[in-house]
Amino acid sequence: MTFEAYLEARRKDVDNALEAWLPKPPQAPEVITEAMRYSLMGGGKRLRPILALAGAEAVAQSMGSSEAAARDIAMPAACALEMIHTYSLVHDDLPAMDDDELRRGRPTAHVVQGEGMAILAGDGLQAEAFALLAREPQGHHHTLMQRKLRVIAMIADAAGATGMVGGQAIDLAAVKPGPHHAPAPLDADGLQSMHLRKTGALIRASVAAGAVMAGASDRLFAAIDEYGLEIGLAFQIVDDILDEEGSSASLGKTAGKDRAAGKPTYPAFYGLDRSKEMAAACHANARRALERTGLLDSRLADIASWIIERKA
Ligand code: GRG
Repeated sequence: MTFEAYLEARRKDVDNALEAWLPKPPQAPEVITEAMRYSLMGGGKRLRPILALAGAEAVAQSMGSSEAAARDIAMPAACALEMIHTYSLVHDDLPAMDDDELRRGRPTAHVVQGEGMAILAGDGLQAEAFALLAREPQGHHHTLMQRKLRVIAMIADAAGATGMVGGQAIDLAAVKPGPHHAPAPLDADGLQSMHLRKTGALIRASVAAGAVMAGASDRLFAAIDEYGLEIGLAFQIVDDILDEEGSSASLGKTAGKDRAAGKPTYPAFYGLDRSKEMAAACHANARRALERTGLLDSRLADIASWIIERKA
């Protein structure tokens, strides 16, 4: 199967599972289920769920077990990660945050549903993600329960104040004055910390969650987690580069906004050429981590290249 066909197949699997696991009336009011669906089912690359599934497949490949079974056991985590990612986009686009009107090539949630409903849709997606992680896959075997608990903690850390919310807070404080403070400009370490938390943490947790659900050994987990750390940072550096070089039509969101808003980005700090070198260095580190565990021929290697070669 070509990599493009693989991505297409996994996207279809993820979309079907998301559709099945989204709350529906009469359990939840239609007004909120439709608001959640608008953002969740409105496109997107599905990078995080695909990483979770590929992380699980890589473990199965290395243990000589069924890749399809590994994907099944990782699918709830994959979908929960997409729900959390989508919630973060909905909240990030709000007027109080990035104030954007275009996302995934469509009007943002608050433009269509109003600010209040968009906030609730994000809240609903986040809560649903953790409900899903706790509920699925069903079963009471202690190994399954241990893996699920480990993944819940891992994803909560990645989504919360130590991860994405913390990174977003650094970002917000760097560009917007608060009631009691002026904007707090970042140095190079601050920029890296912001990127690792804001975007990197959830990407890292995606591949790690898939590996845990599939039963990775400590050695395998360490290599896959290192890969996740490197591609998480690479993803955000590439995103910063695309914000400068891409067009709104090809990105599906407003291009050039970061620079216009005086945001701390890799190109603003290091220039475009150096930023590209830094992304390439992360890619090389990620490949070395895979090589250590004989996973250079896994889909994780293709995904790392996809992230680096992403074009506007
Ligand atoms: C609001 C708590 C809170 C957090 C928001 C990740 C984030 C923190 C905001 C997103 C802002 C942004 C556009 C960051 C750039 C990197 C990024 C996460 C891009 C969107 O991810 P993709 O490219 O999007 O995977 P799709 O639409 O393909 O899923």
